[in-house]
Amino acid sequence: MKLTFRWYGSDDPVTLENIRQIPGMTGVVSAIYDIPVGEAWPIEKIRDLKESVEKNGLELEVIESVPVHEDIKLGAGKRDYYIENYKQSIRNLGELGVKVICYNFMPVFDWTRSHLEHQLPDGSTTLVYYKEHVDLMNPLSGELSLPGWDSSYTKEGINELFKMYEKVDEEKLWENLGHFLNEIIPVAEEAGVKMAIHPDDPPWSIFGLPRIITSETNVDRFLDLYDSEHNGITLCTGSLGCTDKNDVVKLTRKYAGMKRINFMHIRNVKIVNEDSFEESAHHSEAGSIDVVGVLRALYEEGFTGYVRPDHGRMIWGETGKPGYGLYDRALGSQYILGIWDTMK
Ligand code: DNO
Repeated sequence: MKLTFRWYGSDDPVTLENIRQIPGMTGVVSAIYDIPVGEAWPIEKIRDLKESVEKNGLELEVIESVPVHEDIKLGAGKRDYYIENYKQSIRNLGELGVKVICYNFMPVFDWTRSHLEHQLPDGSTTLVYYKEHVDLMNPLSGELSLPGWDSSYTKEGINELFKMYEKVDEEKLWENLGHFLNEIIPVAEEAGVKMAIHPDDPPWSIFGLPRIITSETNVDRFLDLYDSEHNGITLCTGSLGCTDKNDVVKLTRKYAGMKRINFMHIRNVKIVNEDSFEESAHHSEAGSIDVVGVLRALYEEGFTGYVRPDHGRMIWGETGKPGYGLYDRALGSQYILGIWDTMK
């Protein structure tokens, strides 16, 4: 495996200098954040990003994310234009040595939580999803702001989008995803880039919008849409594993064996009940996920791809981007590395 760390660019309070001092870290996972969703990523900007990362002794082989424009998910408007741009971004990234692109196909919202600073008994804070609170949120008010949400939406814009999604049910979303894959995977193959769809987080419908990358049955269906190692997944233990309907160790073994895991996100969550959960420290005993079992499955299946410690808690008084502080993710990375090394 190659151990990597997410870095949000020069505005990230966690610096490249911090990251390179974490033992075993080979590179960062990053993106270009100032390009409007849907526009092609220019080669010069990618080169600048790559150079700044490499100057600090790290690699830039994984991009998270190249966002998919809503028109593509809706199968409407300027879909063809945005798909052509997406292809160009893949080509440009491939040309500069990027090996994996992570993306998602969640309508309107990316990952969703009810609270970002829930205090745990040890004084640390963490991200939680309590269904009863999410049920009270009104995404159409234009006032909600959570990480992973595109803050550029206006109230009118979001209302308009919700209207358009009234015509898109799960089957329609599958159809639009299939079309997208048929267009982009041949380009990714040619560019030497492996695509890695991120599961929906949480893996169930929110605010009445369809979500489809949620379960073993649906991941199987996704992989069947285009049979190529370039059409793979980001296996995010915390996203799939926040419901005990998904057996994350089993899924890791299965999809690693099929060579369809192109990227691993390793995080632990404590399932509170059927549709609520709290994110926890990375080690197995802290939450509901058998992180050791996940790593064992990867090792035994000969996984050589990219892994990153996913969200951490905020500890030792650190403040910063929710889920993406330095300390707890760094601790998590050492847990992962330690387990891995004992298996060699
Ligand atoms: C959350 C992340 C997601 C992920 C996207 C991929 O912390 O795992 O926001 O980056 O869903 O497109």
